[in-house]
Amino acid sequence: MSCADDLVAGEAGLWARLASHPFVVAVGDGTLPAEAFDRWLVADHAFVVGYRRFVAQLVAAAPDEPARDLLAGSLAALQGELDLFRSQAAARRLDLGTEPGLIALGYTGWLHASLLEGFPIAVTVLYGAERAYFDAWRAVRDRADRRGPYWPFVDRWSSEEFSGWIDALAGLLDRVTPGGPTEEQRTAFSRIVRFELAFWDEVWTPEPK
Ligand code: MP5
Repeated sequence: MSCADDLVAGEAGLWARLASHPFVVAVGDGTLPAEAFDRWLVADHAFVVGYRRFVAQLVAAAPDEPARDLLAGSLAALQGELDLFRSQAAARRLDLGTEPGLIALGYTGWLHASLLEGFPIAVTVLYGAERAYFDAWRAVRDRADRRGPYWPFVDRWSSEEFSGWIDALAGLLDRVTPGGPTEEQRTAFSRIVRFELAFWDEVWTPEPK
């Protein structure tokens, strides 16, 4: 089993909750209230701003040129993603300077702290965050409304192109962890899935009936 699949299997119970989180399900069937989507847009924009800086530091820390090629290649895609967040926020008249929430801030801060634990841990964190999004949005792709307002986001994280990036990252993870995941990597992975679920909990406040 690859290191990546081993890490996911070790968190199987929580991992399954990503795709069935009410926020993800409601985006998929188009019933998510606009206010909840707006809260997520502000929080995730703040996350991606921090994430790009995290990836830039991972490029610098990478052990060799193929790893740097792969990681640096993702920075262009992140620019496209930030442009999408900003154009959608402008269309929805959202202030992206609004407080993103403590989970969003804590998650982003922890990404940066993981760099101090060395490249294998930081790349595990990167992989976990990307795989979480891929697995969640892929689960709703087939039933999502392609003309609805949430489609550009669902499409971005469930596309074949994104799937290729996930596989390439898994290959890098295997390469830097030939003996399989360490306990420290398992701990980092467990934090990822708990941060991801808490992130959606924070923006998902069911509307009063
Ligand atoms: C991602 C994200 C995916 N946008 N937000 C959270 C909370 N976790 C993971 O990362 P990316 O860089 O948008 O593909």
